[in-house]
Amino acid sequence: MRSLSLFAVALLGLSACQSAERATDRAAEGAEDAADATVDVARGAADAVEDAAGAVFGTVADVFDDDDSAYAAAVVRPTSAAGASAQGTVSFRESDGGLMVAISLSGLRPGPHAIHIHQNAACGPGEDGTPGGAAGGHWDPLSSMDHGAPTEELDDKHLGDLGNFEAEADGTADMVVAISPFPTAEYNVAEHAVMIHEGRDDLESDPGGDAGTRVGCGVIEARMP
Ligand SMILES: [Cu+2]
Repeated sequence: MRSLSLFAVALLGLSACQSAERATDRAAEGAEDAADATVDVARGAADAVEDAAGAVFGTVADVFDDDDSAYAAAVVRPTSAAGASAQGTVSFRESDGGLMVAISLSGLRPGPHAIHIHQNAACGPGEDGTPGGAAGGHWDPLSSMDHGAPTEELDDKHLGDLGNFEAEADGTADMVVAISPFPTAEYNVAEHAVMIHEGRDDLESDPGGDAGTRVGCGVIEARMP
C-alpha cells in the first residue's frame, strides 16, 4: 500500500501540471487525494489489476458497470514509451450503421491525438522494442490496405481507423466519437487493442497516419453474456 500511495502522489502531481515547481506545491494536496484513492482501491481489491510498477487501474468490468450499453471496452494504460502517461477507459457501443466510441482518458499532451484499433490483443513492446509494438498494425479485417478517415467508405480505410480526438489543457479527454460506416454486426472490436498516439492522425498516410509514438494502449474485451 505504501508504494501504491507514493505512486499515486507522483501520478497526481505529474498529471496536475507540467511544471516541477507547481508539482511540488501540489504534493500535499496529492497526498490527501492518494489517501482517499487508497480506500477506494482497498474496496475494489478483489478485482483490481496491479501492474509491475504497483499501479492499480480499474477493470473492464468497472467500465461495463459505468456504461451499460457498451458491448466491448478496454482499460488504457501507458505504453513503455518514455514519459507515456495516457490512461483511462475506452468503450464501444453500436449505433445505426456505425460505432460509438466513448473516450475517458487522462495523462495526455493537450491537443489532438490519433486513436486506432490495432490488430493484436497485446500492448507490450514489439520485437524491436517499439512501445506498443506488440499490438501490430491497424485492424484491417476487410483488407482495404488503405489508411483513412473514420468517415470514409469501408474500402478506403482500415476498420481500426478511428481518427482523432482532442485532449483538454489539463490532459484529459471525455467524449463520444461516432464512426460511420462501421459494420458492427459482422466485425467485433473485441480481442484487438485500442491505441492512443502522441500525435495527430493525418487521415491519409499509409500505414498509420503518421501519428507518432504509441503512448497508451488497452486490450479490448467483449462484455460477457
Ligand atoms: Cu495506431
